[in-house]
Amino acid sequence: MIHVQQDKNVKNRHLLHSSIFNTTLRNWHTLKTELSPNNLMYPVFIVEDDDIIQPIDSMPGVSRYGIKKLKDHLEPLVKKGLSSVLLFGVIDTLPKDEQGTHASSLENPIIRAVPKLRSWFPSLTIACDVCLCPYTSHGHCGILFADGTIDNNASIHRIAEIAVAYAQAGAHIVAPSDMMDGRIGKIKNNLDKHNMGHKTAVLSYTAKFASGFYGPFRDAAKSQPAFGDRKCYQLPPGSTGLALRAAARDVSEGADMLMVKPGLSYLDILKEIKQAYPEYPIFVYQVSGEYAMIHHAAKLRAVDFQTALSEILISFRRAGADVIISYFTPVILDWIQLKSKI
Ligand code: PB1
Repeated sequence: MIHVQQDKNVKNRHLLHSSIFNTTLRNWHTLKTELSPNNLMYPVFIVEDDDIIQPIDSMPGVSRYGIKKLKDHLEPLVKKGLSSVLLFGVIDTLPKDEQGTHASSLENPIIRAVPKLRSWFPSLTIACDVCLCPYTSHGHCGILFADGTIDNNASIHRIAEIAVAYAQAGAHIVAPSDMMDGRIGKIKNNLDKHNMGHKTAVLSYTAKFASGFYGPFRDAAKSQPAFGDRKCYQLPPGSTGLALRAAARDVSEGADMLMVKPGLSYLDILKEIKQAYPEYPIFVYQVSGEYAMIHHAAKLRAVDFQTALSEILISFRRAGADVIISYFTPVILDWIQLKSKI
């Protein structure tokens, strides 16, 4: 039997303890996963009544806000460094119809809120979710044919109208979550047509999957589909190929930033898209079901809240996320401020 003299240098290369025996050494190996407020975007729900706060049962700790109450809620967060929000409108008294008319009406809570938020918080970047589901009587993200299938052409025309309305209200970013084919190009063309293209970014919900993790959000936004599901326009969970094709399509149509959604169960997709498009800011959306799962697991003491959430945030950054969209943003800002280890 031939005894292979182990090369001492090879042995030394496999000694890892010398790299991690103190905090500074460990931190040097994790610089790419660090978090600052600029790595966070805070999703918020805005209702028609300016003077109310409505706690959301399915998302403990998260509320819907009237515009005046949203100012109070955001003020301390902006002081702690909050740099961006993602706005979702929720309507109660305004009627829902087949075209989602109130998605872009002057009574829409988003359209009323944006100019106020711009004046109250000049440093805050404001993104608006663009979709029809909170405003349509059928609860789907697009316009339907009489047979209940998606009329894609009518849908992207309508989505592009809504995007321009939000841009004209003052949104810095429009973020179409509808998943219709070709909506990015339609939005970019419509923004340009209205001389808004140079001052409105498009954050595409590029790789958005037909996930079981959206339930709490649909309660919060009152956006459950009235029939069927969204599997014919959101990606099948098992398809990497479609996610990469969607990213290639949205990049070719002019998206400024790309998003993967949900987060934890799609880290592989996140990594592949960041590797394929390193020149684009890649966002990951920690969705409502992920929020609720972490909240309840911690409440039941199955996990330690800060340890578990920090580990998940690190996984998003390690997989390549430049920005994390998270309902936990307020507490994460506190941790960053207290310089706790994220
Ligand atoms: O937090 C979440 O669950 C986000 C849900 C997401 C919002 N962009 C959508 C998912 C869905 O309800 O299908 C809304 C689609 N426009």
